[in-house]
Amino acid sequence: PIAIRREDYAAPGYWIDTVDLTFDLDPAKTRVLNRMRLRRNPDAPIQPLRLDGDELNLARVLVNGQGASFRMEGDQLVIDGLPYAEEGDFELEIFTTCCPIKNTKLMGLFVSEDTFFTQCEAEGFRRITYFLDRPDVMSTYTVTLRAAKAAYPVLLSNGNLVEQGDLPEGRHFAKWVDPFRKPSYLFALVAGKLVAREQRITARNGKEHLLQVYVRAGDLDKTEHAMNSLINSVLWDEARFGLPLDLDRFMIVATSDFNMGAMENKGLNIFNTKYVLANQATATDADYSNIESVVGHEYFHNWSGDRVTCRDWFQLSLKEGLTVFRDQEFSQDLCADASARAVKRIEDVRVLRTAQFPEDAGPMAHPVRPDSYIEISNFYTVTIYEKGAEVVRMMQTLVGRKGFEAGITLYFERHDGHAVTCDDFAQAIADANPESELARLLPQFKRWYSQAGTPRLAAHGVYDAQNRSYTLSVVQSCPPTPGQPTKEPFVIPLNIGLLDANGRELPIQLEGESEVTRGTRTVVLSRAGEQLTFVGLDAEPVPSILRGFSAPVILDFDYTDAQLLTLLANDPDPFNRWEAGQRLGLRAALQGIAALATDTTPVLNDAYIDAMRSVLRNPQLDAAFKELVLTLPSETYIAEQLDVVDPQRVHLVREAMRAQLATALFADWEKVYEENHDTGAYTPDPTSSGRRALAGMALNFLCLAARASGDTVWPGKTLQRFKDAGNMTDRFNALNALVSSGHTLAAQALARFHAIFKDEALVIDKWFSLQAGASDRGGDILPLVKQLMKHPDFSLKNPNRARSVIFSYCSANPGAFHRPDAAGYVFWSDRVIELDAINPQVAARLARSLDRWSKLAEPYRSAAREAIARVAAKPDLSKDTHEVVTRALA
Ligand code: HT7
Ligand code: ZN
Repeated sequence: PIAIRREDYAAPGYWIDTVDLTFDLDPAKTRVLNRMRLRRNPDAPIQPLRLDGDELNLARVLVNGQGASFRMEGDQLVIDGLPYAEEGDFELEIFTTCCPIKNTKLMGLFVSEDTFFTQCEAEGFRRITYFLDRPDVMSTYTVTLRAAKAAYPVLLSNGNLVEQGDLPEGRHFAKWVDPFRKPSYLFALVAGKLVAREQRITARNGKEHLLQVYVRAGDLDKTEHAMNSLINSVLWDEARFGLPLDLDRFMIVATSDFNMGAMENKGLNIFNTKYVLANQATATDADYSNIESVVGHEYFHNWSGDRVTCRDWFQLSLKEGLTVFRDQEFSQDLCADASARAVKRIEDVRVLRTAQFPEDAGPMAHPVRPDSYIEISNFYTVTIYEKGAEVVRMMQTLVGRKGFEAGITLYFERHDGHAVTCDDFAQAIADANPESELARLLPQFKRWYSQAGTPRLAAHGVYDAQNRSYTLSVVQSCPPTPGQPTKEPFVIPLNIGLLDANGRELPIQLEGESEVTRGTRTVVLSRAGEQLTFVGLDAEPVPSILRGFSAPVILDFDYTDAQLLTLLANDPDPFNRWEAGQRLGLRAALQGIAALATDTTPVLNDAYIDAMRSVLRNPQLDAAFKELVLTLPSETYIAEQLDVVDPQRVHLVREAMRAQLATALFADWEKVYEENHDTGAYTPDPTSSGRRALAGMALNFLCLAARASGDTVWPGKTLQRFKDAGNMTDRFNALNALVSSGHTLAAQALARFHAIFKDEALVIDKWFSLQAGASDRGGDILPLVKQLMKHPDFSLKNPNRARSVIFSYCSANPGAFHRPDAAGYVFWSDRVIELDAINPQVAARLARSLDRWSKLAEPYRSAAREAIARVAAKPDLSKDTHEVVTRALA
């Protein structure tokens, strides 16, 4: 396979103005008639027309109604001798067939539970018809769908329904016209037996819209939350950014077979059921919150992605980073108070640090705007999405919230209806704020788009009693990444506050300034090393650096334990308050890991336990925040801090820390549970979900403590709680407490859970995932995973189910996966190979589980490498998996 390079971008040789598609839908043989009007691009060199195709059967090619001479070059259909630009446009008609029922890749046209769906991003449209399948070719689409009426009563495509009616032999048709020009990746169709929840809304400008959420007949009672999330999204985008809904009809359709979370096809979003369906009996608070974000995310793409799209796939973060930023802001703005907003921010940062930081340090590291790829599907990554969102957030920090909104307005004014680049976006934000630091430093700021790797800030503070000043020296660096041995300094907005030894916020005055400010100050770093001198200080302050996680960097500051305890107890910035607790936990874990070779003394000291007790007892703090503070850094995050990782040691030490928290705070956990477990009538709002999360955590620790003491009371209570729970969050938390403490009651609870929810696919996913992700005791998880794969409910073809078992084990359960006997890796390589033949995108994701193999201690390292090499040696590997494993071995 060959790499595609960003620098090779060239505008297309032809434009496709209109596309008229007629589908005769049949699972075994769907006929696609594609009539296009094309013209040469006068600005491009004269060239033959090369149309992309993949797994299509070609029956006919006509140019202006006449048979045309064409040839195949690989997968491309090449046509010469087409009219020159001066001769005007011409018609091209292509007739093909494809086989949706055999489409296990779930790209292009496929069948899921007797319903037709499409997935065209990034390069799936070429699996439907021959086309210039690239995002800078934008066309107006007319689509006619024809199918058997009884089997496929609902026929949907983008835009407006303009005609429908019956056809002979029990068939019917629907004709859709999308008034907006769009790239092929935003095309969609759906045909099947579906029902819809409908809601008419009137926007601020008085326009009426019909919103619809389509699902299978039995699932209508699980669509209320998705619909409410959609309504909130429409209102929010208009209120915050002045971006209205531009369609009469906006549809969401759910499918249980989907490679990703959802897809923003113009006016016809297609969703994984996981991000649509929820009622209190089947969905957890986390599910409710994810649905809100994903519904928002796809809706916000209607502007950031659909109205203004990407010139080429290297610019993917233009739409994805911006849209993640927008969905994060949406979820924060829906929060009732600052504490709930901080909780959301902490959760987002946790994802970034546990998933994106490792990616940025591993073999798949790439800039937010990559320079090359073999398979674009591999670049739907946490770097493009989450780091991309942080880049947008830094722009907002540099120009202010109002300035950012002005920048967004300018961006859409300038580029509406066009396919543009990340440069165009940054330029618009800067141009709308000509006096800002962003405008001043724009070329340097854009290094965030071009340089991969996580920058590191080494900060060091010195107090000068004589001058009553405190100097913070900050040196930035960024490690080499594949293809980028050296890095230039980044522009880093650093939010800083200073506290006194009692934890009170100090006024801030930088040397040379006349002004004194209170609270957080944003300092903009742009050089490799800088010194910030704060004056007017009577004693050495405790610096609170990187408040709110103002930049996606690693901050090294040699805090004393006492300073961290001060920040944990007092920092007015909730993010850094949480961060102080994480630093203390991490410090203990690293010490524990280093000490494990010689002794096994308790890992957590009394000061840490006391601090955690104070957090739990603090009436000023919300339950959700307490739950985050009491959650120890994950095994993955701990491992990232080590040069050489023994995953078993990491697991053992973290488990020891958890056991210590369980027993040392036993009485507090009992109280916390009693005070928080009754949240009344179920609503998924942040306050009550925070209380459920904390009560769930308490139950978990109480069962863990019971394991050590032999107590049977709390496991018994937990089983009862599991049986009586009025919502899935409480029920699942109780089940999890029994499973993760390894209690004997877990087996009957699991059996009962399966029996109750056997017909709820998303709940059965949870059932699989909980078991495959459970804490390993003596190597028991791998045999269990193998057994789960033999369960009648298991299927490798369904991505949600495959993820619930295989990914939960290989990617989310390091203590069970990294076995000294290498059996976890052998299992992994077998599954990657097996999945690759079915669904390369899912296989390539799984292949990423061993990205960090080179950091592993022996014997893990050699065994992991061998497993990767085994996959790489497999002939006929997909481009997707090939790219991941060859980069891992490079
Ligand atoms: N823009 C969507 C990307 C997507 C996708 C990409 C590759 C293969 C399957 C896919 N399904 C959806 C998702 C989003 O960011 O909104
Ligand atoms: Zn997206």
